[in-house]
Amino acid sequence: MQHYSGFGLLKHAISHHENWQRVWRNPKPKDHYDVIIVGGGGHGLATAYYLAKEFGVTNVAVFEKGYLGGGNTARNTTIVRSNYLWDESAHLYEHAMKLWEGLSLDLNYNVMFSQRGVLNLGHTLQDMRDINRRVNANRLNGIDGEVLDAQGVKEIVPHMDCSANTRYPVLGASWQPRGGVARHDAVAWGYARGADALGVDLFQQCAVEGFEIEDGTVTGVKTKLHGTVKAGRIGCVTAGNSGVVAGMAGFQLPLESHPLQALVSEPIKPILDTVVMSNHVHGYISQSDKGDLVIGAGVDGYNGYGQRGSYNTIEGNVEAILELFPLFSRVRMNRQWGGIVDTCADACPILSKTPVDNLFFNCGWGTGGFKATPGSGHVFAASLAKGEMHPLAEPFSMFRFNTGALIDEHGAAGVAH
Ligand code: FAD
Ligand code: PYC
Repeated sequence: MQHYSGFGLLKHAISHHENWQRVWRNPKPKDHYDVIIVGGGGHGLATAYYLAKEFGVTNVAVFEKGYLGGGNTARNTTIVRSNYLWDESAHLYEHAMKLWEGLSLDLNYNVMFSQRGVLNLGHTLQDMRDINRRVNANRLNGIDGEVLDAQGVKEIVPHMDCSANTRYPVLGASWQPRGGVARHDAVAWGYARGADALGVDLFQQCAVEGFEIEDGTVTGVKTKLHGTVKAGRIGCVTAGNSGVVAGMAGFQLPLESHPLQALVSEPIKPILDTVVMSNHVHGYISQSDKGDLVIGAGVDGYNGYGQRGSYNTIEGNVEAILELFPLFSRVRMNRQWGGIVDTCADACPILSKTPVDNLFFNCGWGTGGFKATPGSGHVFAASLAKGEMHPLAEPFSMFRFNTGALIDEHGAAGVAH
């Protein structure tokens, strides 16, 4: 990675500022793009970046209804891992992991990817059987993983209560050392800056409100600010709003939208240097470089589009975390928020062609799409460039719900759906 100091830092800051000025001026779009991306979150921006960088498609526009990276990308708790059970998802998330490992260098932007390891705790014998099965499957796929007993967990997280006296005693865990966290905003900014530098047009505060469709083929988007803009192919990457956007094109997607909440504490001194997740008690925790404890739970049990969620979810979440870490009981909460995640019945994403020709969707990442950002963007860009789904994306067709070829990842989702 390039390091800046003194005058170099000033020059870098100025060119960074100029890039952002270009992005913020929101000029008029061209009449026609080869590819339009709807949704300027991490996945949409990564798609635009890889289209330009890897596949030579630079006549690309991104339309974002709010500000770039202000959706779930800005709201997630940044956990990155690739320890999924089935081959299809393991390959996709491991593809992302490999891109994470070179991302700061590739973007020349520090996304603060920190491979501090991820623990997925087991509290019952069935949890431990599932963990054994998943870790074995991961290793067969060349993905790092170990099964730890309670003592092994205690050695990694000495402050966690691993005694036999708790309501849900820790029996062990899966441990993925290459997992960790990254800086969510930096990922969006890095991809946006990279795409912009390669000639991609980025439009903020410009919602797509409909599609122009002729004889079953999409030919353009109808935008809030700029009217109709034509495109050869269109990729929708709109996370929790994907059902609404598909409705604009006249079909339904097999997904539900749910609030998903998280919270951070006041910053405290470094005490937790890894990521701890427990699907069983419905809670996970890490500590940001700033010192905040970053805590989250499963989705709220109802469908909705309110980016806040209900109080009882957070209350139960904090109870669960305090059972694991009684010593955090006097730490104060600083902020709580919610995002809208779109979940499929098999807890896997949709990367797919649709009933409308040249209209593609990338959505359904539910509670776990941040970790996939580079891989999702890369395979979606390949699919949009060629007009055919990339082999890693093929199993995630929306039509798997017609054929029954589901890929059940509820266990590995790590966060209750
Ligand atoms: P987004 O970042 O939401 O981007 C979609 C964009 O589309 C938005 O900016 C939106 O404004 C825009 N849009 C919608 N409709 C339109 C329209 N009509 N026109 C134009 N633009 C439109 N994942 C993990 O892997 N690890 C985690 O630790 C993790 N924690 C999470 C914690 C919380 C509280 C939440 C809410 C999610 C978490 N996730 C996590 C999931 C992760 O955040 C998402 O899967 C991921 O960010 C999705 O990225 P995206 O780019 O597809 O979506
Ligand atoms: O998928 O690892 C995950 C995750 C952690 C928190 C939310 N999702």
